[in-house]
Amino acid sequence: MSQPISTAWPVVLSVAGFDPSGGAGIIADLKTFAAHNCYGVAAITALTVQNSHGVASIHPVDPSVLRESIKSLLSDGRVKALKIGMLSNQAVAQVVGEILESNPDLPAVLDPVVRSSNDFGLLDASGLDFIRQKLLSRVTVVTPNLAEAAALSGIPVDNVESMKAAARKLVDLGARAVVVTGGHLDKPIDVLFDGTTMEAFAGDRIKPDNTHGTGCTFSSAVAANLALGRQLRDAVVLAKAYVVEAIRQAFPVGSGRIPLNHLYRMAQPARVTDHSSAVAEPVH
Ligand code: PXL
Repeated sequence: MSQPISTAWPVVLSVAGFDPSGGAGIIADLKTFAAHNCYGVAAITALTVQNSHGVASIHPVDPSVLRESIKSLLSDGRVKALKIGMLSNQAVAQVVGEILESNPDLPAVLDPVVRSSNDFGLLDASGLDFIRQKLLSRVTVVTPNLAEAAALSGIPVDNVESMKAAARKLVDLGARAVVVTGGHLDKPIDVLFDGTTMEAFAGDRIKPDNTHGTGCTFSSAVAANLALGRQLRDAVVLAKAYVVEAIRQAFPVGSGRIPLNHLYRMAQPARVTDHSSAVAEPVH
């Protein structure tokens, strides 16, 4: 008998914040995993209160609950990759550090979320220091945007040359690989540096910059591709292509910023199916 398809889906764990509007955080991550034929599980680092106009407040979880939750999921033994998003404070980041230390072979993608798109702080200063000092060196790849690359590296980052300089600095600080995402540049360019090779991937601006959750989606797509067994460079190139198409096919959900259409690959023309001649299989 053939296996049910779902057992072939690699499990990916998102450790991230909850955005109830669904554009970013854990909801975006789970949709992205599903779009890559990965089964998503999640441990919440913080609740946020927000809608399409932005974040109003954040509420970090109790670090011991987070620890218990992640350990419980990992003890199931099927998680093939980890995506780390909003951490909000040092105590929460420390739990993630412990988990990475005890699972050194698990591919892990760190999206070092610092601020929301409406400029609400999603990480405190000691959390940022902890990421720089303890987490960078423990993940497969870190995926900062321009502002996050600047915050982590201390270098102002606003063009391709400074993106490359920041990527080098983060590798000097211990990162194994860095993707600086340049979605906020006039011409979007991502820079990948793995400590040896520096590459820039250019793309066209397809919509005005009013999308929400791009960083979460990109990092989750990289994690899903790693879970599927792809090499880092392929994972990054495919993740970028996925994000571009999810932006192209985005539609407004509220009256503010527009979430990506994570599930664009599921779009099918509506049709009416006639089941009247279907024959039920006997059940034994
Ligand atoms: O896009 C950064 C981000 C990450 N995670 C959560 C968020 C946001 C932005 O609002 O809410 C939970």
